[in-house]
Amino acid sequence: MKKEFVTRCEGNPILTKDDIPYKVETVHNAGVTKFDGRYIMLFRAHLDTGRSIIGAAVSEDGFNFKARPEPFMVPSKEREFCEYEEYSVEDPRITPLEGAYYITYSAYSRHGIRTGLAKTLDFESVERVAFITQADCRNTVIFPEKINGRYARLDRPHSDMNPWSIWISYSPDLRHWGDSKLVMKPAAYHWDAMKIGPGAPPIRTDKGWLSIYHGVFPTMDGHVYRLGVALHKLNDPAVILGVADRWILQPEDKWEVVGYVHNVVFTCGAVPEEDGTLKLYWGGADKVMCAGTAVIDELVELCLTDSRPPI
Ligand code: BMA
Repeated sequence: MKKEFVTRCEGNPILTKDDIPYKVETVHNAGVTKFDGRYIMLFRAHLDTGRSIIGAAVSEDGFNFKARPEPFMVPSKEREFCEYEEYSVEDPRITPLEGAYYITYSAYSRHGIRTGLAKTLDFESVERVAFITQADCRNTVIFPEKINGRYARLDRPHSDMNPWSIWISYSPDLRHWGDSKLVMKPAAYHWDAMKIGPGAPPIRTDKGWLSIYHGVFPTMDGHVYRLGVALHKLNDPAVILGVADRWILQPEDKWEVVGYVHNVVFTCGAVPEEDGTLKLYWGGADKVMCAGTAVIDELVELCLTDSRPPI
């Protein structure tokens, strides 16, 4: 068994609050994609009110990012949207789809947490599309292509009856979603025993959709957030072909162990490259952004050869 599946970038943390030209307290949980030959990062940042906004940064190489001068998204003032995101916009994920970039984000308000969908063509302007879940549901990731004529997404509703698990839904138009089904649950007395949620938008491989998700384990010293991998069937992603039994990344560097929330690695984005590697991005302890690389085939093999039941 390989020792490490993710190679951390030597420059970690790659982006911190000191790199941001406006006042923020954290830089974490960023979605990343390639646009126009460069890498665009949309990161979550806490303000000193404790609420969060979304900032943007750009990179030529995927590791050295420069923040843009202004935030990218703040809670909307528009009548249709303001009521449901008045507290915060958090944890953006970016899916390139049909020539546009769709951003799913957690919208926080007095009514709970739901998923907002926004769209951009150029990362200069952004428009809200709709809220695509009720409360309480977040960690929504959209697949980067239609599957059997429909859009598909993974998400994580909250429940008192069931440990928080990963569900799938489908849509004809990205606004209206249904045919929802639970696809993966936490495993008892396992590193992700308490709750799981989708992380990066799924990545297409020859053997299936690679999903990098987060899992949480409760300890006497607080919760530990780690990352794992699952493989979904290409033409029917409700079917999980394998879930790796072990994590691929856990808090180890000091900025992952100690921060705004201790012991957290949390991903919202990974970028597949033509050479078969991927760049993985994660927030360290809800305070800084980190990056690393992994070999896609190795993650796929891990799902298939060292698997546990998904439910
Ligand atoms: C989750 C979300 C994430 C955060 C994580 C660890 O519930 O709020 O944004 O990174 O907790 O604090």
